[in-house]
Amino acid sequence: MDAEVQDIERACQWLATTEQLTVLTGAGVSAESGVPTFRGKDGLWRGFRATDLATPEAFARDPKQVWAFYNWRRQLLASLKPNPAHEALVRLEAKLPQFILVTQNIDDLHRRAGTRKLIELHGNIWMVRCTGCQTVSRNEDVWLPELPSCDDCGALLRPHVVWFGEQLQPAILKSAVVASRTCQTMLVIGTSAIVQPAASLAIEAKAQGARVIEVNLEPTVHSHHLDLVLQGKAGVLLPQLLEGW
Ligand code: BJW
Ligand code: ZN
Repeated sequence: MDAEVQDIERACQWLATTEQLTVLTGAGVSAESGVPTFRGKDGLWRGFRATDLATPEAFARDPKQVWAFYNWRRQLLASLKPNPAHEALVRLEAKLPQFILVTQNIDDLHRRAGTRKLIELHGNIWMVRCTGCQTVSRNEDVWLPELPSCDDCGALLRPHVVWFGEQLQPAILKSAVVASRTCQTMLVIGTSAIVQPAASLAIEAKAQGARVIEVNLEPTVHSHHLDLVLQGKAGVLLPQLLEGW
């Protein structure tokens, strides 16, 4: 079912009177660029669930396999582009006095589209971290060696991303919580809202009196608690939210 015209109009009115907007995005915002989501039928790689590979246990057991998964994603992402949803969010940032985009995605597509105020909760696929000396660096090689090593100390590198059971960087999480607690409106786009602590940011915003609008192809665990649910594709709905104000 597609979002109703009056719901789009209501969302536009809210945005037009918003001083501070916080946006929370998940894998669905990149789906129309061709990036697979995590859950549902897309979340498979060589028969493995993506979420089973995004764990420290998987990396400890078989780092070659986990690096092959991330190398495949690097190669895929290098060939993909931001879509109309990413682009609409860039225009929204330009229109509003205060704007912060909090993403769970590691795909770099918001930055490539031109979003400036960006918080990456789960890291970035183009960053690597040494498991020995912990040095973090940017590495945009499309295909890293099957077991890449640190130039400084020779230890194994890992993707600088947050896996299940790992802590988010405290300063990054704190800035996302502040952005959620201080906004008047929050847009929650393309996330199944299952993974914590990202999912609770929408609840933080709601608890502080923000109007929370969800944009998703399907209902989520959040949908019943939120102020407005726009069902449909982010790449279609988000450009509509910019029209007429
Ligand atoms: C469209 C669309 C279109 C499609 N238009 N929409 C409290 C209770 C229970 C468990 C926990 C808890 N607190 C913490 C945990 C443990 C765990 C957790 O949340 N588990 C849940 C599964 C229950 N959380 C953690 O471990 C986090 N760490 C932490 O909290 O540390 C402290 C702690 C540790 C241990 C115990 C307790 C506390 C870390 C989470 C890290 C998540 N990492 C990943 C991988 C990142 C690296 C990588 O990408 O490789 O992050 S997993 C994966 O899920 C990835 C995503 O960012 C994340 C969220 O997924 P997302 O974005 O929602 O994607 P999907 O696929 O689920 O949904 C896509 C949506 O788009 C769908 O709804 C579609 O309908 C929609 N869609 N096309 C609009 N065109
Ligand atoms: Zn090192």
